[in-house]
Amino acid sequence: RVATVPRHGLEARAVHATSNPILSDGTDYTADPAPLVAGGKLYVITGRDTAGPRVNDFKMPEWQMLVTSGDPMAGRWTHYPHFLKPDEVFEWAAPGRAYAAQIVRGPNGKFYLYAPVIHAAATTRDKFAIGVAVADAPLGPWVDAHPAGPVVSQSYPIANDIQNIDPTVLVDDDGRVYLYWGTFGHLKGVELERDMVTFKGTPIDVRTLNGFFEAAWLFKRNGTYYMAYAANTAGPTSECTEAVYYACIAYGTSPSPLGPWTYRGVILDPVSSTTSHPGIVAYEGKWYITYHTADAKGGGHFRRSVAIDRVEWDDGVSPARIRKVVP
Ligand code: FUB
Repeated sequence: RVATVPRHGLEARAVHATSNPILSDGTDYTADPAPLVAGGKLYVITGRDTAGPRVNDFKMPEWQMLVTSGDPMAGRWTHYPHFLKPDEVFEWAAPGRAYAAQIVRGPNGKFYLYAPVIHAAATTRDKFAIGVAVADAPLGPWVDAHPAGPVVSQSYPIANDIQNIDPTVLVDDDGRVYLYWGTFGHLKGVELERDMVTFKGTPIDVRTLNGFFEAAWLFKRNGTYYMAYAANTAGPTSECTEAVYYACIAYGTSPSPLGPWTYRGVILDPVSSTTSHPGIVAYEGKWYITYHTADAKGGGHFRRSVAIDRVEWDDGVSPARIRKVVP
């Protein structure tokens, strides 16, 4: 860290990372990165892991933000350590459990945050719900886009007590909007109205992405839809079968945003944390993957830190394949 400067009303620090993870000194642990390109900058929203060294649980009270411009691999980031807390933006949310969130730009030019948080009034086993907040800029200020309550909640149960998490959203070139979410092997997808919150139809279940566990990341390249995800035993072959406890990152493709999805392989072998969580984005003509590991000083399965690497493509086949990432 080289400086502390208040900007946009948020505490900000300049960071120069010389290798992965981006924040490596063990002061702030970052997890579940979701990249966004806006205004010539690369934004990466992350959670904050605060579990003690012997705590086997996610203790995640708030989201953080990392921002860079120019070459992301040059390692010069602005870090906003206290970006947002669940109960700051959603009146119905309980504090804590700021799980994997994503910000996208809506068809109206505003920014929308999809955030899995605890619904304070939930009476079901799964207390997670996905709220949507809106802002004029990626750094906020954020307000609840649907004050009546979460957009995904216990009314969309999947299987057990942690399900309504890990949202991923794509605003397509034609302005249509698609939301996927889920964990523990269950992935649901639905189109949203252009208001970014209302379901258009009934959610579908995706069952063809081999080894799907959680952490879906939906994006589009040259007319093909891609879904990257954390997989436990991905692949019809022996790929990633060692990853029973440690997830790898696999992906599938589809000719349309709601499938059918075809499994395409593993792109990132298991990392040093049991969980793995991808975010893939094009920025200034190059593709990048963000993910987390336990590689920071004092890191662990519940003290994770965000890393970034280049993504390369094999355009010699159709649809184009993602080459295996070498961290
Ligand atoms: O950070 C909490 C959970 O761990 C996320 O929801 C999963 O994707 C995994 O990264």
